[in-house]
Amino acid sequence: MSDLRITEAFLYMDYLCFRALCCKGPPPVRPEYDLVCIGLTGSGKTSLLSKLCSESPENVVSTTGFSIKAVPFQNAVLNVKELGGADNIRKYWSRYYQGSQGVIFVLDSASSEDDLETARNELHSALQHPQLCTLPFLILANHQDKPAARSVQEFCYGEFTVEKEHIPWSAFHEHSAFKSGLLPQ
Ligand SMILES: Nc1nc2c(ncn2[C@@H]2O[C@H](COP(=O)(O)OP(=O)(O)OP(=O)(O)O)[C@@H](O)[C@H]2O)c(=O)[nH]1
Ligand SMILES: [Mg+2]
Repeated sequence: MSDLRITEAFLYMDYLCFRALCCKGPPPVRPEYDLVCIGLTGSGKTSLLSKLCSESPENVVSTTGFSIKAVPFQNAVLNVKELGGADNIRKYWSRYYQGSQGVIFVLDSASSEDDLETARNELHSALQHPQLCTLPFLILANHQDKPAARSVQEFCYGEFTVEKEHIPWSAFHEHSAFKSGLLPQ
């Protein structure tokens, strides 16, 4: 066994002792996956992840740089890295793609035509990026509670058509992440 492996084993034993001392018992064994979450500023990435982590989505502030949340599910933990979507941050997105195993792209379904065009270009850049092009994509059409929201059909069959038949991708609809059954109220 290499020195690195031995060090890792000791660190893990320390961690188990720490949990036992804190009366937390052994940690649940759940696979972890690293995801990257992108989308224009205001599309609702932080709000979505806060809800998924059972945190209040009230008073969310725009993400400067990136933030990482461990989103727990029954059978897995998703380590989601949200990249801020402001104009001056988007050019650095690709620096943070390495190691991702899946992509969440969040859209503001009620945004202006110009913003939608920008979002479409960013989505297609991500779909073509060498570090993302083979990964599963989730495209979330958020802000569906707004009257001006476009339907998911417009995204799927209109100008947003994703020409990547070899990768799985999904679009959620019905309501926003807040209102749909996707996330608890
Ligand atoms: N009406 C409505 N408002 C939403 C929805 N999702 C998010 N918001 C609001 O939109 C605003 C921006 O949400 P954020 O979660 O900060 O957006 P973001 O994509 O993380 O933005 P950046 O971090 O700047 O990239 C907040 O005021 C949210 O409360 C939604 O589905 N419907
Ligand atoms: Mg954010």
